[in-house]
Amino acid sequence: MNNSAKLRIAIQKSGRLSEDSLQMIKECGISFKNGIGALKAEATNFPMEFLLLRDDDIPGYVADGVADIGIVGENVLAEKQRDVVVAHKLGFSKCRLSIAIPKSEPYEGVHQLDGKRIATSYPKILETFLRNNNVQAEIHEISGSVEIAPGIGLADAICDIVSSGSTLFTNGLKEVQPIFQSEAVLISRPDMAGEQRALLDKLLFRIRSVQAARNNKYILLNAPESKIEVIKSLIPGMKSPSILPLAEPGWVSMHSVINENDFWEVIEKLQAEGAQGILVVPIEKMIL
Ligand code: PRT
Ligand code: ZN
Repeated sequence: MNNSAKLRIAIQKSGRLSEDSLQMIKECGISFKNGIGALKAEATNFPMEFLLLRDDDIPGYVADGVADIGIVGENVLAEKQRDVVVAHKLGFSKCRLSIAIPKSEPYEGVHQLDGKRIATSYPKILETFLRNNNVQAEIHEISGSVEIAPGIGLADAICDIVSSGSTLFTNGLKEVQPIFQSEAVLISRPDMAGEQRALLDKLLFRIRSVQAARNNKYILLNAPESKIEVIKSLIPGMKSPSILPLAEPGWVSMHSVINENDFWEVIEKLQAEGAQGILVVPIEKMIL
């Protein structure tokens, strides 16, 4: 491979995406030199350069080719409408963009927003939603502290990012209409090819292995031989479970992988089938 091929990745310098983005990179086995305080950093063991930016600038930098790939929230991606593609969903920084109105007011549906003033930092996403629902409302674009707009008489409703809902609550608002679901995504230029595409594929392979490991656990248990078939069906694993004889006659040790989502349900069924000494261990990486 040509030594000059390199991936430039744009990540948020400091904010809600930064820590999880860096953690993902780290779990992909990529480390960087001069800490991440600078605007640029070089990976030591992967042909990658980091550009540390405001999240709003990331789609533009990738579209313009200053960076090859980037990590950004789908909300920012949809709002910026730049020519980039989603290479992979990353599963962190989940949130939603919602319309909220003062707590004391009833909400009877989107048409209540007709003729109203809605403050937001996401005018394009909001405009699309209103158009799709045939609502004529006035959009007031403001860049921050959107949640105070109704209280100071600037707007009748707001459209902002919601996660736990506590910011709305403390500002006397209630969420009435989710309009967009978001999570962090890895974006890339649409035209990546050749060695750079190969590097991106290498990175994506590592990201998938990290995600699979996070979603699965390694399980070990002891079971009577008579229960092998039924337990096999409960923990089928990647191919099939490993089965090893125990020193005690009539018993085996079974090893497999289970999904985090089914975890408690499967454990209960295993116990009901007579499994004993169940151990559940985190997986470092999982190669699919
Ligand atoms: O400085 P820079 O421009 O880079 O950062 P930023 O201040 O614009 O963004 P930042 O770091 O706040 O968020 C980055 C991304 O994280 C967003 O674009 C979303 O994709 C995602 N994200 C996830 C969130 C939230 N959760 C979130 N709760 N972004 C913002 N919030 C804010 C929201 O604006 C509101 O003020 O948190 C408040 C609501 O939170 P709850 O929990 O009270 O509902
Ligand atoms: Zn921002």
